[in-house]
Amino acid sequence: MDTRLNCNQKKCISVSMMCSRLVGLQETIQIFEQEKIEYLHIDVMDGSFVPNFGLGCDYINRLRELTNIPLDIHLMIDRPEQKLSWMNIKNTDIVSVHYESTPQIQKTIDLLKTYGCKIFLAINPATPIFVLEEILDYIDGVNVLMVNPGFAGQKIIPSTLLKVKKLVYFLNSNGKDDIVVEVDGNITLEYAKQLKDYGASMFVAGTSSLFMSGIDEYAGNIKKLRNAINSKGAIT
Ligand code: S6P
Ligand code: MG
Repeated sequence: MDTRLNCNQKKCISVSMMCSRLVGLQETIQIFEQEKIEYLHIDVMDGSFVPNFGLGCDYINRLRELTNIPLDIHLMIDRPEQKLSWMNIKNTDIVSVHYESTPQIQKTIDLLKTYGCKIFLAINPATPIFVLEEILDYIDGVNVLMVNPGFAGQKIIPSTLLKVKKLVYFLNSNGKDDIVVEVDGNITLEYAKQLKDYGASMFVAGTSSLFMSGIDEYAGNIKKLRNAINSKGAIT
């Protein structure tokens, strides 16, 4: 397994930047660096694939001026294969493309490979895990949407919890336990702990955890989430 993506050995946090206030952004990023946040999660939305607009290419470039934390770019856009060149993708980044966003998913994955980044396939709550069957050899991770994509602050779709458990079983039984399982949407401390027990290893931190309170509590909130995803016992 590539050592750059060690989220299977060590559970990791990807901070949802659409949930971050712009006031005090530099100070916020410094906290993430001190707390050794592994990834910044960038929700790119086009108002077509999802009913919202989100972070874009210029935001990504400006953010890179503030930090070297690698990006976890979640593309919620139609036909991503036509737009990858717009983004300044680095080989240390993760890029998630949605199975539902193009009829050319294999071509998109092939194209992404030329950027040297890690390739995740994102799947919506109602998309079954069997769609992964023919692409397991070409991906580094699966981004499991626990909510219908488009907005922060939503409630989890309960069936997605069991879906993660089934996905981990599916990956293991295909000899693919090195494929990272990321969970995105309404990741509270309780859900994080449950999903960690089910085998998820990458957790998107949004309004349900890190951004629940003000900047003074970000470091403490990160520690609580780390405890939830690493500890075997109860959340403290
Ligand atoms: C949802 C998006 C997510 C959100 C995340 C926010 O469309 O893909 O990455 O940013 O859900 O977290 P929370 O805790 O507010 O759901
Ligand atoms: Mg996301």
